[in-house]
Amino acid sequence: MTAVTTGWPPLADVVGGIREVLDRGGLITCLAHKDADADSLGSALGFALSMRALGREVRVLVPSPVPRLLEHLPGFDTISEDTGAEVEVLFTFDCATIQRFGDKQALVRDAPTVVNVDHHVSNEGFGGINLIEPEASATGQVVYDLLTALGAPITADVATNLYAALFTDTGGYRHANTNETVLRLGADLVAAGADPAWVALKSYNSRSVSRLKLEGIAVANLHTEFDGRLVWSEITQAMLAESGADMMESEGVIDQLQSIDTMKIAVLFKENGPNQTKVSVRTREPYDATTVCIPFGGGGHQRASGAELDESLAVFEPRVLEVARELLRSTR
Ligand SMILES: [Mn+2]
Repeated sequence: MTAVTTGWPPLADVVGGIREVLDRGGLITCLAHKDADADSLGSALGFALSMRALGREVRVLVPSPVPRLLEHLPGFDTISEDTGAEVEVLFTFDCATIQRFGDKQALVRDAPTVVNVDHHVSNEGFGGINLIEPEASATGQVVYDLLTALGAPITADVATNLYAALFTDTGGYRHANTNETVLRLGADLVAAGADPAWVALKSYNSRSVSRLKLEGIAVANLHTEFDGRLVWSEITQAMLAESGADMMESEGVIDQLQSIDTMKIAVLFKENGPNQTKVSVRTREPYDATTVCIPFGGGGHQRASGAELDESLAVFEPRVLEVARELLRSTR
């Protein structure tokens, strides 16, 4: 990966501020993004467990619905549904925009102190303190750097969460963001107690029958254009009913689409409701996935991006596909 130059202050410049915030004492609230993946939730749980090991009072929150596919992550059972308690210090993980906090957006807006920990180049910088490392392969890596700088403990459970974050955000050490730094950190986390085979099993080989059926239906319904350079499919409510799966279980479908050899742009639409549609985009060189999602208020990374719109699938789908087609027409 080429180094990204941004205006974000380095860890050395913000760690003092973060230490000050922590030294105030009191409850620390850790928040993941909506439809949390293992990077977001693993980062939140990893940070929380490290703080808890220091004797701090910590609460982990996720926007609804709780991502039960991640129930293997240590500390998952401590996730709180209670948003009643006053939020003083709020740490957010792997979230680039306030919109991505779903039903917890107000919490972020109203919290007196927000520490925004992330690796998205598109981060809005909504925190009072922003620790953004766009060159990091995963937010879990940023959390590791932060905990190390704070001298906070990396227990086996912390290591497992951070390892799961790195491992899945690199697609099991397969994506373009797999580099020497992340592999060395992976080894350090294994030394600290993470079990790589167990994390791999839980991350990629623990699917339910309904989930595999749903993948089968979505793959059977895939469309190709531009000699297979554009690959797209959809998850409709009818497909969920047919397979017996829920929308959470559609997470691996985009990986199937991007496994096609000719693929340059892979697009997956998810019909969340009559007027609620989500799109996930994956690309290969030289195409930028955010180019397809930014026109619809979304964003993410160069190779992986997404957007959510209050539109029906029938309305949203052709609009997104036209942007993808135009990208393929213009770059050749
Ligand atoms: Mn991430």
